[in-house]
Amino acid sequence: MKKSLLTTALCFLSNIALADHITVSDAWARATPPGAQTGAIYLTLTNQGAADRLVALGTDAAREAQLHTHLHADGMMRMEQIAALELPANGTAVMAPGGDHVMLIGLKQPLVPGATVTLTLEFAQHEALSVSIPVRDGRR
Ligand SMILES: [Cu+2]
Repeated sequence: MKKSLLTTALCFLSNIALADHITVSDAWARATPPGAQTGAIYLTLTNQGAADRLVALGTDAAREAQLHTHLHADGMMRMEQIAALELPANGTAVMAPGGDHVMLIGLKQPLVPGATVTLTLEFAQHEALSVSIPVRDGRR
């Protein structure tokens, strides 16, 4: 009796994971010089479920974490905050240098290589994810 209950519970959990599954990979935060007020995080989101959107961010490393994109306008490249990042069904969204990224505003301390920052990602459909992200020197 006990054994069959456990099996049922495990199947139930794995069904949820298969139906609606988002994972984070290749995540890193760019190391910052002393006194820096802003930082950037890059990562890849892989969605194995229905289309979703990344709609909010939280972090322990800064006052605020914003979604940013880069725009080319009048021969200049500038950053602009975006409200959400689209995550296609069975697709990926790549946040990388020169493109979409997470902007940390009001760093509590410099981001030093070897440290980690916690980032919480909130989605329109999927449950929130909290990930631990390593700080790396961006000049590799
Ligand atoms: Cu930015």
